[in-house]
Amino acid sequence: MRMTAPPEHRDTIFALATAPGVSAVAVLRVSGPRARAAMRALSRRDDDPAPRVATRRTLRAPADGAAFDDALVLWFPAPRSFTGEDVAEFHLHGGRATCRAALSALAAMDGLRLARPGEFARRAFDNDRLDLSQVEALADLIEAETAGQARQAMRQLESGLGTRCEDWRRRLLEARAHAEAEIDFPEEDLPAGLAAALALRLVALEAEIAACLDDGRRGERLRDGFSVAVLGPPNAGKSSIINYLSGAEAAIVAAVPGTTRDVLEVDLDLGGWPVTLADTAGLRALGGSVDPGQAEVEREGMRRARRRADTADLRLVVLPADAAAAALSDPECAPLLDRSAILAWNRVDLVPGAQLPPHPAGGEALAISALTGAGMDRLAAAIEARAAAALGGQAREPAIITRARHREALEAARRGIARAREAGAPELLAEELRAAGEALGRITGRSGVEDMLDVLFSSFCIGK
Ligand SMILES: Nc1nc2c(ncn2[C@@H]2O[C@H](COP(=O)(O)OP(=O)(O)OP(=O)(O)O)[C@@H](O)[C@H]2O)c(=O)[nH]1
Ligand SMILES: [Mg+2]
Repeated sequence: MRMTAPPEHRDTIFALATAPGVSAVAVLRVSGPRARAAMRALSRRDDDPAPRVATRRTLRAPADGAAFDDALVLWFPAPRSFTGEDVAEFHLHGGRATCRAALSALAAMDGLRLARPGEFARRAFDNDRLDLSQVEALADLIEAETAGQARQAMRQLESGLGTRCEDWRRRLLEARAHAEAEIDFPEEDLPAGLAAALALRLVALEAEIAACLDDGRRGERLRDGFSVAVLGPPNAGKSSIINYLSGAEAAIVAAVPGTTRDVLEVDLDLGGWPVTLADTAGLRALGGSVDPGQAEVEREGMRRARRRADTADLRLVVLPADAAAAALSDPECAPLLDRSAILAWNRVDLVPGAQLPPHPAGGEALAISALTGAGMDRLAAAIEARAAAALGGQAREPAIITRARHREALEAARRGIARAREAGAPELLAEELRAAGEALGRITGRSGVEDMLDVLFSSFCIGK
């Protein structure tokens, strides 16, 4: 059950939909039962623009009738609006004085107040214009930094996940009705083969959900980005490579070994895939000649580097081409080179024409120079190919799970259905199906999520 007030008791809310600050155009939205009155008061007219057609209007301060903007007004009568309520949208000139004049005129009107963060989306959800997975998709779309992320958010907004979940939930309800018929009626009164039909339905449902879960976590990874740990001995040129690839002086580069201490992350867009490169501290055995205080900091840096190596989607191991043999036998770095790691021989400009050893585990190896740029295109392409394989995969169907929350709920539903199939008594079976349906409802926000709604909606606002 929703805890929100019924629509007729609701305040009318307003807020700028565009980021604060000076802009050519600023969009101001008003939603609620008094949106029409507000629109008429601001334009000092008692006719409404045609619904959903941009209409030019002079806006005037209701107090003294002074014109403050020549604006476009859009009128979306309920229920065909973003929130499902009456919505008026003003496309103002985005100067500070203009926005302030419009906002203070609205604030002075009865029954109107400034919207809280996420309140428009909350109303869209309450009025069934969006399910929870679509609200999340909208937040993802606004935050998307790469084309791939935006496409995924669009798919979810178009309700890839929500529609599937509602379909599964409906079928679970039907299955439950079957199970309950078995509880309520003696066996001889029921059509023959009912139990067998129910079992078949459950097998199909469980298989569909399992197939959706078996997506290599591509959706979540695309949302979070593909993580690459850049590892290697001090002075190999790790920071230089990151700066080169990001086209920025993000990391400090110096001839002093042990320059990078903490893990520094740089986000890149490689061919539309979001990639996070993590620069790490060079790995080396610390001899007695290193100052004890320095050694302590460096040791912590190396501990963090190794932790990152364990959690990254890809290891890029950078070794100096001008000391190739020594680097390959270095006990600190050599173990990082498993078959999946990319080996980059850097500083090839120092050893022109040298024959470099292959990847010790038979993986991919490249010769590069972060100084001259030689081979850097191939390195970027190699990382992009790995990201594309991990995030896009060979699958024909895009992943529809984009958050751990979705995965947990789907796992719970799948487990519930599996248990239902094992259940002997129809009462038990019905109970498992009820719980599985509830788990699916958590994804669309149609059951058991009251506690998380406030958190979600308050984190969701423009220009936060
Ligand atoms: N000749 C040459 N020098 C390079 C190349 N790449 C980096 N360097 C130089 O090598 C030195 C170390 O580079 P960094 O990028 O700081 O190396 P790092 O691996 O990040 O080192 P730490 O942070 O100390 O672990 C700097 O003086 C760079 O200018 C290269 O391809 N060729
Ligand atoms: Mg460095």
